[in-house]
Amino acid sequence: MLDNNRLRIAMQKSGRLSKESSKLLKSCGLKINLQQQKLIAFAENMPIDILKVRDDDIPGLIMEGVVDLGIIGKNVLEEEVLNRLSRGDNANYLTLRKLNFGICRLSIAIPINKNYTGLQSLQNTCIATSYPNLLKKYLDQHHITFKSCMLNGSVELAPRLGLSDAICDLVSTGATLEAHGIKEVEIIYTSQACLIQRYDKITNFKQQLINKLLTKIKEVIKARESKYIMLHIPNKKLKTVMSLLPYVQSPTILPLVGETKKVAIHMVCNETLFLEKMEKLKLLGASSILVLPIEKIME
Ligand code: PRT
Ligand code: ZN
Repeated sequence: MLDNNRLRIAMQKSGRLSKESSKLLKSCGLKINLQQQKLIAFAENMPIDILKVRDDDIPGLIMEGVVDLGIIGKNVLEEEVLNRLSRGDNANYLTLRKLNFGICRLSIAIPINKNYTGLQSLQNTCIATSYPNLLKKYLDQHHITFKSCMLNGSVELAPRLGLSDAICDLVSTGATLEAHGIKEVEIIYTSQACLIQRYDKITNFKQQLINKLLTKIKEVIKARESKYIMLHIPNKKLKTVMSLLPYVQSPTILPLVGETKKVAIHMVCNETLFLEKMEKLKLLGASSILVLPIEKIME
C-alpha cells in the first residue's frame, strides 16, 4: 500500500510526453530515478511518488482521486472528460498550468486528391479517429452529420484501406500526413501538455507541496522561454534601442574597453520577442549579439 502522506504524480511511462515530463520534474529539484522499468518511483529528497502509466489512464486516475497531480496532453484529457460525461461519471479536475511541451493539433484530414470546399464536404462521410468525442463535439457544433470509425493507432492508413473517407488525428509537423498522401483541412482542437490536480480536497501538507512545485515549475518554464542577451549598440541609438527591447527587468549598460562610440547592453528577454526585433536592432547598428540559455530565474 502506498503512503497516503506522499504526493502522487502520474506521468506517461513511455511516449511523447515522458522525456519532457521527467525533465520538468527533475529540474524542479526532485531526486528520482525514472530510468528504471518500475511503474512507481520514489523521490529521495521529497515526499513524492511518481506513477508511470499509459497517458490514457491519467485523467481517470485524477478524476477518481487516486493520484494528486498528473501531466497529460489536453487532447487526451478533454476526450476523457467528454467520454465520462456521456456516461454520467464525474469528470472533475483542476488545471494548474500549461507546460509548453507536447504541442500539437487535432485535425481533420482527407486524401490529397479529394476536393474540399469547407466543412460541408464532410457531410455524411465516415471519419476514422482515436478521438471520437472531440470530433463529434466539433462537428455537432457545425451541424455536420458523419459516422466515426474508432482506431487506436495508424489512423492515417484508414482512407487507403477503404475504411474511411477522412481521418481526424494529431498533427505536429504534418510530415506523417504528407507521407500518407493526406492533407489537413480543419484544425478542431489545439493541445499541449498540462499539469492537472485532483478536484477533491487534499491535506494542507500536500497542498503546500503542490504550491512549492508550481512555483518551481513557473521558474523553470520562464527560464526556458527567456535568454540572457548581450549586444553592442552605438551610443547615439541607445534611447531608440531601449524603447524596442522586450526586457523583463532593467538591462545593464556597460562601457567597452577602447570603444567610445558603443556600449554593451546585457539583459534577460523572452527569446521569441527578442528575435522579432532582431532586424530593427541590426538596422540601428547592433553588433556582437550573444544569446545565452538560462538555467533558472528565481524571484
Ligand atoms: O502508450 P501511451 O498510451 O502512453 O501513448 P500514446 O501512444 O497514446 O501517445 P503518444 O506517446 O504517441 O503521445 C502522447 C501525447 O503527445 C499525445 O496525446 C499528444 O498530447 C502529444 N503529441 C504531440 C503527439 C504528437 N505531438 C504527435 N505528433 N501525439 C501523437 N503524435 C503523432 C500523431 O498521432 C501522428 O501519428 O505523431 C504523428 C504526427 O506527427 P507529425 O510530426 O508527422 O505531424
Ligand atoms: Zn495513449
